[in-house]
Amino acid sequence: MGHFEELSQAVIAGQASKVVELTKAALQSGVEPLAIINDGLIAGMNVVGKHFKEGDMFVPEVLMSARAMGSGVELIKPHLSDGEVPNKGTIILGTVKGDLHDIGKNLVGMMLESSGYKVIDVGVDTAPEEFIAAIKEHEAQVLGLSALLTTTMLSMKETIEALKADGLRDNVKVVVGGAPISQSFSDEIGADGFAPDAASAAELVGKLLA
Ligand code: B12
Repeated sequence: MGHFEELSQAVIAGQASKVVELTKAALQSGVEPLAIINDGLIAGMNVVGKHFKEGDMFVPEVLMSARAMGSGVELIKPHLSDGEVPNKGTIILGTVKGDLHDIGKNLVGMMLESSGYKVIDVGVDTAPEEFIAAIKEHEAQVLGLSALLTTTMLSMKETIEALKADGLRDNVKVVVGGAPISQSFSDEIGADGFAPDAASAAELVGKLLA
């Protein structure tokens, strides 16, 4: 088994200590930190998502996998962020109202941070007025919204409407993402962009702020 496959398996099995051990070994042998995240940790979490959907895995196991993935991510974090990178812009990032999923959002935040943006993470279950308060407080240029449920997708639209009502819409670029989100949904609700994963989220923000 290669580095990545073994790491994916450890995430799927929810074995945090094994994930830590394998992540350390991969870093020591010079494997690209981003590749460890994408091809090892996230790849494993994707399989977990599939198993959960098919009823082959249950919530406690999914949470153990998420925790195992997180312990690997924590180790890699210092290898990604370059402290010398100047602040390229401030981003408010959060999961919308009614939605508690934050694994994907956290990955997006980490990628943005390591690409040189200042990320203010407002957490999960965030109401439109909380996003607005954070944008004002931090004078943010970008708002990133995450949703994993078809029922909470609509809260993205409500947040954009609230920005308009507050006169803030033209001051910020709004980017959206999460498993049920698509480019066409993004267009429909009047967002500025959609990205399917953390790496393309950082690319998208770069394009929007250029
Ligand atoms: C883990 C998980 C949970 C965990 C969440 C733990 C946590 N701290 O996040 C727990 C167990 C708590 C949970 C609860 C529930 N869940 Co859940 N969950 C999942 C699961 C298995 C994985 C999600 C995940 O983390 N994926 C891994 C990450 C890396 O991927 P991601 O989130 O898609 O993020 C990537 C991209 O989407 C993108 N991205 C994400 N956010 C953003 C934001 C921006 C701005 C951008 C640009 C990009 C971007 O980049 C990320 C990195 O690549 C999915 C299944 C799935 N296949 O998605 C179900 C799933 C989302 N859950 C589902 C359901 C139904 C629920 C519950 C209602 C279950 C219940 N009956 O209690 C509750 C709802 C709780 C709530 N109010 O939010 C359904 C949703 C169905 C639907 N159509 O709405 C899914 C699809 C499973 C299913 N098929 O049934 N869940």
